[in-house]
Amino acid sequence: MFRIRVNLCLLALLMGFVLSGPGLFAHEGDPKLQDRQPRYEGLGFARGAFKGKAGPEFPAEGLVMQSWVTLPEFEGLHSRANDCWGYTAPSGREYALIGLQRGTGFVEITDPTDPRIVAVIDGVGSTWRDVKAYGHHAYVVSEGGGGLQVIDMSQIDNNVVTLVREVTSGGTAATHNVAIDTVSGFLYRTGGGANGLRIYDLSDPGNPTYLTSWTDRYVHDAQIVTYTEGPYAGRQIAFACAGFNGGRTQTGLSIIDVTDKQNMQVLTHYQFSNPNYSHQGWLSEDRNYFYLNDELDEMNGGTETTTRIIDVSDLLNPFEAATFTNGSRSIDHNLYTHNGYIFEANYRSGLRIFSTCNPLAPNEIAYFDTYPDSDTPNFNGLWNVYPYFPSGTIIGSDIEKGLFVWRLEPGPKSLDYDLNQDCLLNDDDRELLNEQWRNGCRGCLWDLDRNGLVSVEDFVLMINTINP
Ligand SMILES: [Ca+2]
Ligand SMILES: [Ca+2]
Ligand SMILES: [Ca+2]
Ligand SMILES: [Ca+2]
Repeated sequence: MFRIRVNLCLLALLMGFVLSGPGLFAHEGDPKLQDRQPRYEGLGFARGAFKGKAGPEFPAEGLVMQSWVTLPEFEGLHSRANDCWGYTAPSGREYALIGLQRGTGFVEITDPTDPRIVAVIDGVGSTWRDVKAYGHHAYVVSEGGGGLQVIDMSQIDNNVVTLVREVTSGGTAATHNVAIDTVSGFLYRTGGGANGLRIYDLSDPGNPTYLTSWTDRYVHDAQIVTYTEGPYAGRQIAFACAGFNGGRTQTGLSIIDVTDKQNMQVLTHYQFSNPNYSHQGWLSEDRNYFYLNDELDEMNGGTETTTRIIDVSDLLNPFEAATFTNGSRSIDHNLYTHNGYIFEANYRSGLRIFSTCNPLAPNEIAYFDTYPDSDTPNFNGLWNVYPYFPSGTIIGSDIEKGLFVWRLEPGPKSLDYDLNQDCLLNDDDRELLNEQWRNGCRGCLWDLDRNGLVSVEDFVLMINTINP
């Protein structure tokens, strides 16, 4: 009953009904459900080896798998994973938070090669869950409804994680995402069963207080930040992937000044090129750009993976400055910016890392493909990535395969070999490297093939990788 161009969030809501009640709706046309595949049943990877006999070979460059925790390794019958986030305890110990079919998993990854499942906090059953952290609390929402779960992680180093409460003020309608402005201390539920931004005060972090909602449009996902400089210094600004009719009509980017919760001001509604479904995005580190993924353009239009670059240096007049692709066909999904990179969890093409050396022409410098079979625009594979651990450890959540833990290592495509520093790897750099090599090459190479030696093989690998 659904055409290809479909409101995914409405479908998620309908799914919630179907999972929790009589099967009232048919879903023959829902691409996400049509793409559903069984979970990976094997064991994962730790301490340098697969826990079972063997595991799949994942195509990769520049990203090294430290460990992998599969869905059967979590207690409870979780048929899928979804979102992830991270928490660093005051002790410095690091934890992965991962949304599962029937709850949220907490996994210590302080030693990224030796992950340890600390706890699973039960939640309403759903394919869709979202989690964020603020202070020592985790906040969890789901398309299955059930309100806002508040989870205390203050004793996580002692293996204790506690569900404090389920907040139902502001309603128990399905929620697709949860976003937190960690500077101002406000939490925003978005998407699912209701329009807009549903806003909570985190002054008492264990007991969020519902304040109000902005309901003009449906919001699928949002980033809310407090500006510290420029004309909006001190203002809290929401970047909302939003539209009417569940987000699919006039889909675009709404920018809202949410500082005064009783008088929120829309600064603009902006529609980017070829809009299909404005899904999620994240500001560049200098806040000049908003990198935005449309979730349906690849599937509907057969286009290459396309991420929009929206210039938001003037919040009243945003415009699409460029788009970029890595030439894949997969759907671009949740993305974040950090340390000069964009991290994209792109479903069937896995984790893709782009350098923002040139912010208007990001180029892929590393990848790890968690779905080796194909890169087609389907809803399988990597859902989310979290790149913000102080140690540099990167985690990702894969729908069928569970939790991945990686380390980023410079590969041949790293811009470390952009010797003339023009943000491009091309013949000019090849020439310079040749020259350095002829002159003795002290420190001009590293062990690219990781055989323990810096040798002519590494030089050849580098030269062959730099393409004009
Ligand atoms: Ca897209
Ligand atoms: Ca793939
Ligand atoms: Ca260059
Ligand atoms: Ca070598």
